[in-house]
Amino acid sequence: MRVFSGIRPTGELHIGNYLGAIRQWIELQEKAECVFCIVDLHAMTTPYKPGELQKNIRDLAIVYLAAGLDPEKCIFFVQSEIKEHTELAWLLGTITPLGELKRMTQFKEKSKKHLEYINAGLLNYPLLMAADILLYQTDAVPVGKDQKQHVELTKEIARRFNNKFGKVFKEPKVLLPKVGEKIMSLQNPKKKMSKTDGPHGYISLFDAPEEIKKKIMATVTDPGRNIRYDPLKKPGISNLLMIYHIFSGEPIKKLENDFKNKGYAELKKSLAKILIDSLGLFREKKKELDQREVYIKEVLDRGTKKARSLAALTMENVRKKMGIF
Ligand code: ATP
Ligand code: LTN
Repeated sequence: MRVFSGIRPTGELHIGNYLGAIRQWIELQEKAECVFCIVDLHAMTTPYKPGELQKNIRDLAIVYLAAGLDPEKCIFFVQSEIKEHTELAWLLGTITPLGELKRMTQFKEKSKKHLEYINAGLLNYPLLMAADILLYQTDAVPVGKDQKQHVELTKEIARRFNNKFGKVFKEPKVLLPKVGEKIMSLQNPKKKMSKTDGPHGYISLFDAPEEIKKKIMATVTDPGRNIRYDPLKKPGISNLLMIYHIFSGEPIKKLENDFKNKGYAELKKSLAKILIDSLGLFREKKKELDQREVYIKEVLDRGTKKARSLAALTMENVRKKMGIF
């Protein structure tokens, strides 16, 4: 089985990215052929600083390694290093109706959020994502729930291409985690936790213990004092219980029981402690990796070589089928 996924180098990674995506990747690297990409071209579709992009790429490579991805077991590379991604994205655009791109939730949300920066790249974002996935003959794409729609569109594009020009692509399926597919913002539990919404809404994988404590204690919760898992009526507390459950391994029912006659502050204090302990290892590994610039470059270079030969094979086939050889 071939697995492909990617993350945009747009800043600090948070526990939502970890629980929704990376945690699945760590399990999958043991049993599948995994390709994990740093999707820098996607990062350019929302406002960014050119001078910071290379640092964000390097930091994301460090996250991949610190989180436990093993370059001996999977391929890591940077999207813009392999020209086939943009070439295939263009070609897929020629068979994709405009309406399908316009109806994507992410396009609608990001255009609302960045009114000054509604660029064609943001609309075409799913074509580049489809190219990423289809170039590697991917079977499964492990992502958080917000990306499900894009993977389903990719499948539709693959099917359309295969019907029109002859079979080239595998039709990929989406892999969502059993729990944690959508972790909510600490400041607004009705919105997903997001990198680009300001640091108070998320816990970064590398936050220092005092920051974790401060952010968890300041979490927006719900009226009342009952600690009960009910995402509709109590979205704030339910989000904290879910995070607590995944990091501690304790069933939610047991947590509800343990905190029955205690207030929100008790739950928050205890959760902060669990997070500080669980994320300690990330912080330590990051410190070590920060000193290993040459090693990180080597890992990415090795990954690029392997990925490039896979991408070239698919691309040759696509060009032939589309009549541009
Ligand atoms: P941005 O705020 O810049 O849009 P993001 O925080 O949504 O970024 P992405 O780079 O878009 O992060 O996502 C990387 C991966 O993490 C994707 O697989 C995505 O589905 C997953 N993910 C992102 N946010 C969450 C979340 N709150 N809960 C679960 N999974 C998430
Ligand atoms: N759109 C994704 C990042 C991404 C991706 C991919 C994920 C780009 N290309 C290919 C899986 C497969 C996001 O998380 N925002």
